[in-house]
Amino acid sequence: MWKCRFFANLGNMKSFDTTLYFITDSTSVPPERFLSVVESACKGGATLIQIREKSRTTREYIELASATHEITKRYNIPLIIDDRVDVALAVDAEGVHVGQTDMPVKTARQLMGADKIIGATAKTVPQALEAYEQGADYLGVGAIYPTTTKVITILTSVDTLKEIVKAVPIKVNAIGGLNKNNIDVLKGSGIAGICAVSAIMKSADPELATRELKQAFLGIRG
Ligand code: TZP
Ligand code: MG
Repeated sequence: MWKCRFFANLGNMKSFDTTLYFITDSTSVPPERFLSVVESACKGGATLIQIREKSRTTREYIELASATHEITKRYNIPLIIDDRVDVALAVDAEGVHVGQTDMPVKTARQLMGADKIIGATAKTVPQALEAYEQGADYLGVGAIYPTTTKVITILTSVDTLKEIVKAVPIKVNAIGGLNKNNIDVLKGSGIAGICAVSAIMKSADPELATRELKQAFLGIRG
């Protein structure tokens, strides 16, 4: 059968919006504040939410993801689980995000099924092409700026980000140290959206922070 790699995954295209992709970090707030920050981000206009937990037990991850999902469902915002397909399946989340050392996209797709959203981290064009060909629906690319959220991260240049956008027909989001005052460098890059952790998570007013960050990005995306 005729097959072109640039269109191999288009049959699975689904509708979701990565414009303002809020990624949580429960370590940066007191436990009693976590869910209220999630709800504030929903109110402020987050279009996609990821729960990202690096040192929870599986039981704790499922409990927190389930409580988070109760909120995101009320606002009709898809919830993505970082790293863990089992947790995503356990809470019937809308998707999973896998990095370069996590389960391969192909395996995640087999386990999650065609209808779930699968995101992947890519720092180079070859990584982006591989993730796309294996069935990723979107890519997170970065870190654009140094970040205090992720312990080990390599910076990705805006030029590489632009090359990745050109190389794959799926949504590409920039990530890493982004805030409303430093995203001008992304102008004209062709990205679908931005991901942010601390700009929202550590804000005293996460609803306003979400709204302002989204506005700033819409201003440069045009
Ligand atoms: N991947 C690359 S940078 C990053 C991840 C998960 C963390 C981004 O966090 P912040 O606080 O928005 O810099
Ligand atoms: Mg990961």
